[in-house]
Amino acid sequence: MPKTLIVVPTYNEAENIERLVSALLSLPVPDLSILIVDDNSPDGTGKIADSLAAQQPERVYVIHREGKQGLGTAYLQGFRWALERGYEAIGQMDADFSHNPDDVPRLLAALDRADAVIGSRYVTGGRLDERWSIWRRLLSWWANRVWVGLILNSPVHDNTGGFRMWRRETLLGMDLDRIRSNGYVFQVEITYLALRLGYRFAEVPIYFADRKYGRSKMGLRIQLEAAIGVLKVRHRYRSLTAAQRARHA
Ligand SMILES: Nc1nc2c(ncn2[C@@H]2O[C@H](COP(=O)(O)OP(=O)(O)OP(=O)(O)O)[C@@H](O)[C@H]2O)c(=O)[nH]1
Ligand SMILES: [Mg+2]
Repeated sequence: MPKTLIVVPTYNEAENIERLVSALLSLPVPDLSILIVDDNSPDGTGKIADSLAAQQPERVYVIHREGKQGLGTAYLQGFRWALERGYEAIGQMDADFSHNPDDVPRLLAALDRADAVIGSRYVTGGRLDERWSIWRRLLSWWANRVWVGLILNSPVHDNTGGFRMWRRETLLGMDLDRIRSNGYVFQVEITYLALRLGYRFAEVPIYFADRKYGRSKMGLRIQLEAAIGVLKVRHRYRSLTAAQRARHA
């Protein structure tokens, strides 16, 4: 089994983080650790994370950042932390149980046959929470299947999903310093960068649940920014090829 780290960014996940950590630690995956990247959550998530890390000093780690700095930089910081410490499989997932911890072993298994794995809502067997409004469904479908499909010509079905597993070599070869976007486009950008560099994705169907606790902050402004962000991503990477992979030992 590869040495595995799951990066979990948190902002106000006090109601979720303890249950998530215990669910991940009780999985039948022998060498799995967790890195929580907390942005000084006002609800005290960082304190809870610290106490979890104190209880499991070999398996739970925390990075505290000064304030809300966005999901993208949280992932990048977590990925770098993992690479510096020799992790071989590096995962990412949300803290709010939209991503089911029980799916982690399936994602990890798929990493045997791909450079990266996406827990996908838009392949056969993948599903969205029934409670999602028709509006939000339409938006997500349009973003993934129409907009990103059209602009980036991406063969990946779920380009915005945040439940993923990366091989160490893939993250090293991408040169993470290239990545610029920080919000929802971050997932699209890192996917497109990997695709242009010739890395192969496997998509594993998942059921995506709505967050159980806490409030959603999805709005039209965020959507518009994301739509424009996709155009920038295309402009930045469209002429990259596998020859431009970063060299590493
Ligand atoms: N460190 C950090 N984590 C963040 C930030 N924004 C969101 N997160 C975390 O990133 C994960 C995904 O964010 P969510 O707020 O669930 O985003 P979403 O699923 O699109 O929207 P919801 O409908 O609200 O669930 C969660 O674990 C959040 O706590 C941030 O700025 N910094
Ligand atoms: Mg969520």
